[in-house]
Amino acid sequence: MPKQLPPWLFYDQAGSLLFERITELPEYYLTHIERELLAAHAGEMIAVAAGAHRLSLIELGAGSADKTRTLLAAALAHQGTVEYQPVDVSRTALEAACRRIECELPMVTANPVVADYTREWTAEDSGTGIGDRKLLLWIGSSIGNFEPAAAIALLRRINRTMRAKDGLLLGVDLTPRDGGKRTEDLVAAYDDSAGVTARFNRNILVRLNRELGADFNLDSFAHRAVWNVDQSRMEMHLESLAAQTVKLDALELTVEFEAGERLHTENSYKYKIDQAEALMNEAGFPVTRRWTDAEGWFAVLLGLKI
Ligand code: AVI
Repeated sequence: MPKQLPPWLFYDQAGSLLFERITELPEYYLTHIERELLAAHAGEMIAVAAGAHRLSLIELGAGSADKTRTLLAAALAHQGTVEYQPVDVSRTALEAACRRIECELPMVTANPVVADYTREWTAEDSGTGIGDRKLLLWIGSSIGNFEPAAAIALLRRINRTMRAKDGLLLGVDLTPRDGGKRTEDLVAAYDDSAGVTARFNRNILVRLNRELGADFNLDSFAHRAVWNVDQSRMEMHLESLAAQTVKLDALELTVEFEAGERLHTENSYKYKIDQAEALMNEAGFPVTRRWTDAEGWFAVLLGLKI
């Protein structure tokens, strides 16, 4: 059985900061292109989602909510004030994001919720007023870190707690294709030249050492980023550079690694645009509009609940 760890382990305080640094790397095109798409089309995204109504925004896994400010500014231009509910497991990230938003956009009322949206949270908890429409934001290609069936199940569960014409705005990283994004571009995004993603990946071991009294030797695990064409996903692994034994005291566990054995830490699924649309349809948010960059590297899709 291949060894694996769940990717939520990445996001302790150090890991969240490393992820923020990843989003600034030249190779990590996902954030740059999505930001450009939002900057160019936020007004249209908000107008289509709102129709003649007031819109409140809910964001899954908001983190620093950096790109969201473009959408919030567009919503303010549309209706003067806006309620915004960022949902995230990290209280510190949410507090910092809300302070910044309320400072820069004082007509936004932020109601942060510290919760794991993959488990207990539903859109009913958002407290939006009667007559308002909700727009659920799941941007940043976060969907890529879920198995496709799990992503559909999660969206269906949330969809059931929303009303007709409430929307989902989804940011999706697209598969490589001839004449566009190459496999090399994808691999570089997950194995950058400055080594930030390698530190992000190894930070999972730092965390296990600290929190579970493990004795992983960081220098004996190498970062590996691999494109799995059959599964249409980028994979991150930590490869043991030697045969070694690791102890995790808090679990009273001893784990043997062979030289070259890999510990699988993350999947990032990439979709063709029509696969992403089919997924949204299945989740109950038929797509009404889509925005992509000219070369088709990344897409933002808007679906409205029927
Ligand atoms: C958060 N998530 C969408 C990122 C991704 O691209 O899968 C996490 C990440 N892993 C390595 N680099 C960034």
